[in-house]
Amino acid sequence: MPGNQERTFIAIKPDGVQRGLMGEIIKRFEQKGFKLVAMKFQQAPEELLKQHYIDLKDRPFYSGLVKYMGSGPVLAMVWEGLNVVKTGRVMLGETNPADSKPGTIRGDFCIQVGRNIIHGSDAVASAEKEIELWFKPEELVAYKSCAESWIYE
Ligand code: IDP
Ligand code: MG
Repeated sequence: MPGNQERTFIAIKPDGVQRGLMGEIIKRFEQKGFKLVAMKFQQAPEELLKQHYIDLKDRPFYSGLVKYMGSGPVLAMVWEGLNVVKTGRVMLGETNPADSKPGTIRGDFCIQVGRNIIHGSDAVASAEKEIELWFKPEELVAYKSCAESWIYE
């Protein structure tokens, strides 16, 4: 079903990587039933990070944000599934961890907005843009999940 093929861009930020939270975060998306389509561990170039957050370029925290995102490697991922953009955001919690409920990734694992460990696309259109920015088309892996008919009716 085409709706089940919605995709979102999720990135574990340098603090999430350094704090050893990659496995925990991947586990949550995997156990939810979403399907991993691409994954890349990299020290992101500054130009990529500036472009990724270009909509925030006039905000006072923009340069600090770009510096934070470049302060170590990030784990960039594409996850697929029904309503994965919106549900992914719910799984992340609010932008400010202080407003994030326990049970969400930011609610469980971080304290400050400037160290909120994870990025997730906020809309289907921005997900498409972000996936194109971070991945080459051939890096998106096509395969059938054996669990599909146990996750979707
Ligand atoms: P989002 O990551 O929940 O989509 P955005 O408003 O798109 O939130 O902001 C992007 C990122 O910028 C946040 O995840 C956070 O890392 C950082 N950020 C947002 N607001 C602030 C702030 O007031 N101070 C410092 N960093 C901020
Ligand atoms: Mg955002």
